[in-house]
Amino acid sequence: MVRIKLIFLCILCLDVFSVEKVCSESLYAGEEAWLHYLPIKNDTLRQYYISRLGKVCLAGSKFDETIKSELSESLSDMLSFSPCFVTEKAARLCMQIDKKDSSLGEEGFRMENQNGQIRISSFSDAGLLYATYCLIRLVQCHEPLDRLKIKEIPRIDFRMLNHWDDMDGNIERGYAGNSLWKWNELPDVVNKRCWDYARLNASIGINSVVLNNVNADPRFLRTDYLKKIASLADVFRKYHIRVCLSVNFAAPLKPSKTPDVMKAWGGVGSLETANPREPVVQKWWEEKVREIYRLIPDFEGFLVKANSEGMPGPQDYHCTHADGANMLARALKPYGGFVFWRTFVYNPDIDKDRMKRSYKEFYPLDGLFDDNVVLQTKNGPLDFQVIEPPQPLFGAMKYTNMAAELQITQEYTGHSTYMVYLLPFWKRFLSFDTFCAGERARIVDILEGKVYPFPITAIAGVANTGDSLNWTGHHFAQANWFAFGRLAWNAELAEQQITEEWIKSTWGCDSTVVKIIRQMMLPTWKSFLKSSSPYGLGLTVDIETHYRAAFDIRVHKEWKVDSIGIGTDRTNRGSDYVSQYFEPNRSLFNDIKTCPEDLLLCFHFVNWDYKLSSGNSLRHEFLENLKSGVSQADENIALWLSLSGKIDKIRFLEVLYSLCQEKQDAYVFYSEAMSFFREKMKIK
Ligand code: GCW
Repeated sequence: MVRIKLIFLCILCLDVFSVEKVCSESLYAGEEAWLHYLPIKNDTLRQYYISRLGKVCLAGSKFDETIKSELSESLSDMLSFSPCFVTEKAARLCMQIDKKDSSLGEEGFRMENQNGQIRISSFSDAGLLYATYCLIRLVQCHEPLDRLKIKEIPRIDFRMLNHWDDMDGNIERGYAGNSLWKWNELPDVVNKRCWDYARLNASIGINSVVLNNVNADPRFLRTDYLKKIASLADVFRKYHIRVCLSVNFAAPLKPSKTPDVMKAWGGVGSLETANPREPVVQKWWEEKVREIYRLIPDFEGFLVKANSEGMPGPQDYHCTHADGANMLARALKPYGGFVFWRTFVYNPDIDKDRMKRSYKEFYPLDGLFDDNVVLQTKNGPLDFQVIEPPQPLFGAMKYTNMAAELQITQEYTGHSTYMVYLLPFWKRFLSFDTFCAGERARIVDILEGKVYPFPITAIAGVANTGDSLNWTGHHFAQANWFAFGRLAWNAELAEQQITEEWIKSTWGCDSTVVKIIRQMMLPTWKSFLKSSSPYGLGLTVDIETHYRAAFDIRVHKEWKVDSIGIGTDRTNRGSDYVSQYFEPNRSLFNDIKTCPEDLLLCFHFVNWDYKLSSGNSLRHEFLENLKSGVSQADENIALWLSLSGKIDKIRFLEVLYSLCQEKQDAYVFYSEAMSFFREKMKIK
């Protein structure tokens, strides 16, 4: 309804009598995301690019058709000029596959300007596709091409998006409409958005997609669904993206045998057991896998959530996570497939402190997993909180492939109402030094296989996409999708570079626009955490939505608060969670004086009178900081309004609307927080 109102308002704002003005730009609503090709108005710059990119020689790779259409579309939109495709001699831009340059690996490329000719080379076909998007981005960002000397090789093999999409079109923790996969239209019709989705992913280096929710409906393994999945895989393959499926460990069971959590779903199996040690179960999976590869020859593998939040798993049969993962891995192995086994488990019998549980379950299994199993592990030990210390399994697991799972969808960070740019948090997580192998064993080094020689390297992001016109609900949430992909491609890329690339390719290169949008985005994560999880306090939201303030239900369960102080003692005098870290992190977190302040309350119960590094008491700053969500929204509204006239109308109004909604919701959260904590502090 609100959207309809906005669009109406917007149409009123347009000069409807001028046909010229009611052009696609005025009605643009973000559907192209960062592949938005704004015309270059400066004629000198336009001619400059035409002279360098106007004549192209393709390499004869399997992606030629895709590369040709991407170049044609982008250049004709930006330069009002269609490139022609010519022979090597006549070309100004020349692509080639160099079978001698194996150092570039399966996906890397070089791009150099050699005597006025731009030469792109790669060892394999995919490198050329990635180079094409890199080149397009350079033009979108108005970068010069004369001194090009680029060599890019992604350091992580599997750069994955995980969709938590259900069969009925719902998306668990999705805030951007329904699923993009229209199961009732597939396999006959693969709608245009799926193609665009693949283009957007390929342009940032995503090469793998898990289509369905980890709370997996077994019916996805039915033959009719596998055919639908195959039709998506056929499209994604054109963009070097492989498809993966979340599978339910109890899929082989006949419906009457399935656990309650699965009753709403239909079954696919007919067995009495899903015990991984039973030959009949192993055979069931082998046959299923054979069927899948017949339909999808480059199928990537399975993602599994087992013995977690009610989902079935090997422990139901007194087997370990390793037994379960290896059974599936062995079925996939002959075809080159993989198992991504999640470590998100928190069985209360394991330990009183939830943060300790996953480590305690998985650490003893290190070395017992097959080489095509990857343990997919959330960044933090709790659950995608706005801030958390890194999960100590990173670094502890020496003999098991480890993948990080980040959450792009804003489950705990304001859904698609708040503008919260997550890149600063992810950067901080990836650059955390675990000290697991002496100096400089950052999480990114571990993920890239530099610390322990993992045969497989991977990173996953829980997607924030849906079928809403702008893909992500909030226009600025596109930035989190983009940033995840760019980080997965190269985690060393600077925050500034990734952010500016996104702004310029999404909103244009006007220097004021770039400056203001950057100013809006960069502080949002910090201000959100200060007001919603101050000093790393932990869960503060309601159980159902993970959005509204709900302090009462969290207190004493998740953290303590009284008139003396606040927080959770996880030091060696408390739950001793700190012991899961290597030194010096263990001591650093253990000591209130050296513990990072934004994680203080995650590790310590702190007296309200405690003096923070600013010299202020915790009491004073805690209450002051609660305002930061509202102030951030206020500042961003003012900054955004200053861009009036510089941003196309629909996007301008939609962002403005989100910011106003954010302010309203932030105010409600703030008021509830203030009255709750003031009462606990016994402030009248
Ligand atoms: O954060 C929790 C979410 C669940 C999700 C689960 C998980 C898919 O609240 O909705 O289930 O994590 O990661 O498995």
